[in-house]
Amino acid sequence: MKGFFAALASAASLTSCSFYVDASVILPRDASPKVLAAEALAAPMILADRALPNSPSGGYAPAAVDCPSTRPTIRAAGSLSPSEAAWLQTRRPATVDPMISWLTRMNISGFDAAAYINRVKGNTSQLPNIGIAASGGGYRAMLNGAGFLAAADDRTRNSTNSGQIGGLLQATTYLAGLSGGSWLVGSMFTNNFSSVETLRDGSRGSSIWKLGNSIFEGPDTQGIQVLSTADYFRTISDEVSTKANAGLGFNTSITDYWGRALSFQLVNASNGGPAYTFSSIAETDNFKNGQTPFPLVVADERSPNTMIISLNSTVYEFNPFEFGSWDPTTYGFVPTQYLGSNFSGGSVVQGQQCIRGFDQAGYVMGTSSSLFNSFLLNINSTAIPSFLRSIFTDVLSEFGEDNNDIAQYQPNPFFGYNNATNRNAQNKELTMVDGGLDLQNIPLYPLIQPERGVDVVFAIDSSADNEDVDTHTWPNGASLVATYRRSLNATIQNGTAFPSIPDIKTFVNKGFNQRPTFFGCDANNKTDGQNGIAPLIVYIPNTPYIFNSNVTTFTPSYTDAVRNAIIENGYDMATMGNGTLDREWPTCMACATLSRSFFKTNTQVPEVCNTCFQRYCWDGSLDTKTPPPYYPTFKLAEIKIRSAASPQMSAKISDLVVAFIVTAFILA
Ligand SMILES: *[C@@H]1O[C@H](CO)[C@@H](O)[C@H](O)[C@H]1NC(C)=O
Ligand SMILES: *[C@@H]1O[C@H](CO)[C@@H](O)[C@H](O)[C@H]1NC(C)=O
Ligand SMILES: *[C@@H]1O[C@H](CO)[C@@H](O)[C@H](O)[C@H]1NC(C)=O
Ligand SMILES: *[C@@H]1O[C@H](CO)[C@@H](O)[C@H](O)[C@H]1NC(C)=O
Ligand SMILES: *[C@@H]1O[C@H](CO)[C@@H](O)[C@H](O)[C@H]1NC(C)=O
Ligand SMILES: *[C@@H]1O[C@H](CO)[C@@H](O)[C@H](O)[C@H]1NC(C)=O
Ligand SMILES: *[C@@H]1O[C@H](CO)[C@@H](O)[C@H](O)[C@H]1NC(C)=O
Ligand SMILES: *[C@@H]1O[C@H](CO)[C@@H](O)[C@H](O)[C@H]1NC(C)=O
Ligand SMILES: *[C@@H]1O[C@H](CO)[C@@H](O)[C@H](O)[C@H]1NC(C)=O
Ligand SMILES: *[C@@H]1O[C@H](CO)[C@@H](O)[C@H](O)[C@H]1NC(C)=O
Ligand SMILES: *[C@@H]1O[C@H](CO)[C@@H](O)[C@H](O)[C@H]1NC(C)=O
Ligand SMILES: CC(=O)N[C@H]1CO[C@H](CO)[C@@H](O)[C@@H]1O
Repeated sequence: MKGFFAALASAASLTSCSFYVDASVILPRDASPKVLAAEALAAPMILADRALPNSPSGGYAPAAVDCPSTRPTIRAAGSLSPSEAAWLQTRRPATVDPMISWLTRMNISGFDAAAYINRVKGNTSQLPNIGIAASGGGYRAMLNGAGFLAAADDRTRNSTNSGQIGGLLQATTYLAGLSGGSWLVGSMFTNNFSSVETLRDGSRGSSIWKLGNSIFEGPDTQGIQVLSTADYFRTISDEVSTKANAGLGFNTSITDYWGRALSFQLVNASNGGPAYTFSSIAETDNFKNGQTPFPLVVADERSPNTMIISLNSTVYEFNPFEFGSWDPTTYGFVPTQYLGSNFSGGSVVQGQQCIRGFDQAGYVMGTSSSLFNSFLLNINSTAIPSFLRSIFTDVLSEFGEDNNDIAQYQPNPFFGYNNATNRNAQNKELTMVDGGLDLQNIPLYPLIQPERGVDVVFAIDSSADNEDVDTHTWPNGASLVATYRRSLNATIQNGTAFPSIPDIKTFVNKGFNQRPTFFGCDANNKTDGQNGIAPLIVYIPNTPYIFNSNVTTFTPSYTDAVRNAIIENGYDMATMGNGTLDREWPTCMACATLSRSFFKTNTQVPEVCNTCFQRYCWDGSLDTKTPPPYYPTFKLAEIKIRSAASPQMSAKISDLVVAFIVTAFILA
């Protein structure tokens, strides 16, 4: 990987020179007073590190450690892990008070929320079990999802005012993120479950959520760059090489660099916290005490010798305890903290040490967002100059044969495990890719597993869908349709519970892509093979309330004003403009949350909830004509922001930037 640094550094300067007029963003490193001041500000940040940099190497590299006395094994996916089950015994009761407070504020008239919840709280299948899913879509998804989480978080200023929904997050059991959504979830949890407001506002000397410089330049604090772009890439390159040179046989892949670069913006620690592991979340106090939801990150498996990620590809989840898949193919989970250990046939090979530190937090976020695969497949339709394209064409065949290129999980923990069904059982490497490449861009997968018994999922869709009906970087429901289709394949769905979803044209014609819609309101309306009751899906699409938050997935940098506008638009999406568009919307969210519980306890549905269900539930009717082009107008007064980047220009820059990073990888 020697050439990587050189290529990236030249790619970066090329990008800067050609497209960024402001040369100050690539200040060379020198001992100027400005740089020294910035370093002084950055220093206290190291002391204030909050999550757990517990990699045994103290840095990015995994390290060999003695295995625990009970050697780690792969667990069959037939049930929840004992660790998750034990954690739920703390978390579920901890959601009771916030849920009572939230439901009461949501003002369901004629319904005594406190009395109801107190009555059902002793039975976990009757106590509402809430999930939130934040879709992929790059920074657009991270920021739009952040707007929703800000609105749902009772720590956000004014979020518990009338018309607002603050406190939902505190009542939630599971919080899932995919790709850009995993940046949001991962960033919150590696930073002591900080609120969106705190992350957005940052702190002196910190590069957290500072998106003004793209990850191809490196961070900037207080208006000056602490590391020059060259030093930034050298830092990343040096860290990644510690993994390759650890003497433990790890290969590194482009996702190692990608994850390291993203971490400078997502993990509030020096150099993006190279020693922070995803499994360390399980050791933080607020998680252990049940004060946070359970974080989940979704990625897909790429089968050996293939490039295509299809609906029947195996889907994986990362959680603080385990990594694995519920699918009938792999159907197993490995302890997240022992990823990187040499498993064979479900246990660590006798006589060998265990590995810790492989589950580096940025690497996990990078894996979920590793969409290089799709770039390679779509290379011919991008704006990449032909000289670069010919390089790609030359190496494409190599990519087809060589499986070491994307996010490499090696050794494959599922080697020799479930040989009959596991598509990677005979492979020493497990290749993971962006969780959205199977089109299931909303991470519903972990939330529709019957073992988890989730009652309601708030599905935040920030997709840029152009399948079937082009909706100009706004969602069109394709992600829900994909998950629905998967649920119809009796083999692959393996008992998961998911409600009926209409086709994309109906979705757009009925405006389900422009306002919240509930799917699966009738718990009795089951699909074949469904095991248990499907959750009610509260679908909340990215929509322009005050700002055109449909920036392209690869827009690489954002001014603070644009970043904040997308978050605020997401806040208004979550609350329908704090109730401006529908005064009863917060009540309707509460009704959706209670719906399955009412069903299970045979409780009469309050009148206002019936009104809500009439207004927001899909009634099963279809409208499959081709819809007109979708150019939504603002639902509230637009806020004007100076110098918002032209989306078209960004798209071109992004194609080039990603092209450069891939080139760099190829040269390495
Ligand atoms: C993490 O946040 C909690 C509040 O939620 C706070 O009490 C605690 O001190 C924080 N931990 C660290 C290490 O900052
Ligand atoms: C609660 O709902 C009732 C009836 O639906 C309404 O009259 C009242 O204004 C609402 N209260 C608040 C604080 O929104
Ligand atoms: C909170 O509400 C108060 C009173 O309505 C308002 O003055 C203040 O600007 C709001 N703060 C935020 C952060 O929205
Ligand atoms: C269902 O999934 C299985 C397993 O991946 C696959 O072999 C089969 O072709 C799929 N069936 C349909 C109808 O897509
Ligand atoms: C996935 O399903 C398709 C049919 O929908 C089938 O052609 C293909 O072989 C399946 N792939 C795998 C890996 O099962
Ligand atoms: C891209 O175009 C070239 C030349 O037209 C062709 O040889 C190549 O197979 C195409 N690549 C893909 C992935 O479609
Ligand atoms: C599964 O495959 C591995 C690797 O080829 C082999 O060593 C092992 O014996 C197989 N296990 C079973 C139960 O067939
Ligand atoms: C809703 O409230 C939030 C937080 O107080 C605020 O930022 C936002 O601008 C409000 N939206 C509207 C439409 O009033
Ligand atoms: C808990 O609730 C479920 C669903 O309503 C019910 O089937 C079960 O019997 C209840 N358990 C107890 C101990 O009451
Ligand atoms: C009920 O289920 C049937 C069959 O799965 C489906 O066609 C119909 O659209 C569903 N209705 C609703 C309202 O979800
Ligand atoms: C964003 O939406 C607006 C309004 O619908 C549209 O004019 C614009 O082209 C869209 N931008 C992108 C990048 O698709
Ligand atoms: C409910 C269901 O069909 N579960 C199956 C999921 O896949 C595993 C492994 O193939 C089966 O053992 C389960 O019965």
